[in-house]
Amino acid sequence: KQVPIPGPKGVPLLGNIYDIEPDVPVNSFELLADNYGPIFRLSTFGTPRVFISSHELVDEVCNEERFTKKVAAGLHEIRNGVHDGLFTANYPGEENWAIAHRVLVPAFGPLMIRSMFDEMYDIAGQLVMKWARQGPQTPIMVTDDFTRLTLDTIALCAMGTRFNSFYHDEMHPFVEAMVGLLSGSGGRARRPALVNSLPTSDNKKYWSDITYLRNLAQELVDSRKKNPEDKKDLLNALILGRDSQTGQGLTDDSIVNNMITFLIAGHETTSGMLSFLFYYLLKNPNAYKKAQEEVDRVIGRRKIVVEDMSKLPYITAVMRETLRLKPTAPIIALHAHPTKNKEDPVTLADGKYVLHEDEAVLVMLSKMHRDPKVYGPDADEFRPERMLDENFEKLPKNAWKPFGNGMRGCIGRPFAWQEALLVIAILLQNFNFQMDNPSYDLRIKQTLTIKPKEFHMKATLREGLD
Ligand code: MNH
Repeated sequence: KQVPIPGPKGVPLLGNIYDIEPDVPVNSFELLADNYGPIFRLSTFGTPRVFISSHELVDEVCNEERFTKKVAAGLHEIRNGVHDGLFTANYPGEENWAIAHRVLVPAFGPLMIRSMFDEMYDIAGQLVMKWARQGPQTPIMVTDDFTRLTLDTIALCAMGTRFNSFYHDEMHPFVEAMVGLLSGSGGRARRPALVNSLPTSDNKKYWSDITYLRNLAQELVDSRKKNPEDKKDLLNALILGRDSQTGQGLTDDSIVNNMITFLIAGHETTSGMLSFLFYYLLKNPNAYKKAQEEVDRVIGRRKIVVEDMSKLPYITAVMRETLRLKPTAPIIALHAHPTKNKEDPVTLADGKYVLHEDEAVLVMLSKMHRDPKVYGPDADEFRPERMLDENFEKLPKNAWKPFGNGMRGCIGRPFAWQEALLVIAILLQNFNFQMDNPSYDLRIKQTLTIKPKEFHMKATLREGLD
């Protein structure tokens, strides 16, 4: 009953590199899934990888007794900047992951997130002011402004510092250096190791960006340690948090790793989600109307408060539906658990598919989220109603995974959720939106995450607001 894993043939040595569109690899993977089905294999430079996209197969690899996160390719290169921080740690093996996880889980608990509401509101207010002052004729670079928002929010909450991105055309130097680390890591993953060790100007810039990031992060830690503030923010959690098992705090190296990690993991994903969400609302006037009516009914014209966040079920469903169709971290990588999984060889679907030794299994979330067996014949359509609590709770397990899996799932989810809810509510409360170009069709820009490419809209202040 064993069946070979299908896939395109490829060329000697290079393998399948010509089957992968370099700008937007995830588009190629989706097309390949259409052609080869819910499991296929690609090899590049001698490294095979298996891609899966049916709910059934994904459900199988979500079993943490058998499979666990694999840190490879671009993610592995990011370790040059943030070592064994939460996102890039190999666990089991790197004990710092478990310590930092135990120290930081409470920092992302509901009470702590609530206490960050005012700082989130501060930055959201800056976005409202900017769009109000630009006026209704100015096209809004949606993803750029949402990136300013998410960066400034996470920087204020995790580093206690203001990037003031809404007051500059250029991004803060920290952001430039972070983009250098991220795009440099992506590039390095596609080149042979030898090229990466040459003293080229690219490589020098990569390492100087890393030095800059780490020095600035360390300065902010030192300054908070010298001038303690009685605040419930992520910076204090990093500095003051103690491991419930060992009583130890985080080392300075671990504090810096995780501070930069929060900035990396915590801005593009949320900004991409907000961008896709407004795209879908503008393409679906009925959903737009329901979302805005919910804000008007529940909040009206008064100031939004943290208690409102749990009273917006339709907008919550819109967020879930956006992340279903466009999970902004579109792929997660797993491999057989190095100590728990004793199968040899490791197989999927009851022995049907045989994996190579330590082969990466890439879960294509965007495709799995459209499995017609779970989501029905209209799986490709944007229909927030299917994500209202009563329906959402009935989904089979592991059918909606935009925040990843299990222990290695997103620690920042409640942070992102509150931030996004607030921003959507405050924007719908204050503006009416239109597409800048009504015939715009969605195109994707892919880095570590996906975002809409060249999506612009216009914002008109609503009547009767001061
Ligand atoms: Mn987040 C891990 C998606 C917002 C910090 N995040 C993950 C993973 C996904 C993910 C998927 C698992 C990655 C993997 O398996 O390799 N994260 C999101 C999405 C949003 C998001 C879709 C917003 C929407 N994440 C945030 C925010 C923060 C954050 C905001 C920080 C404030 N995420 C993390 C960290 C991890 C992570 C840290 C790694 C957790 C771990 O492995 O222990």
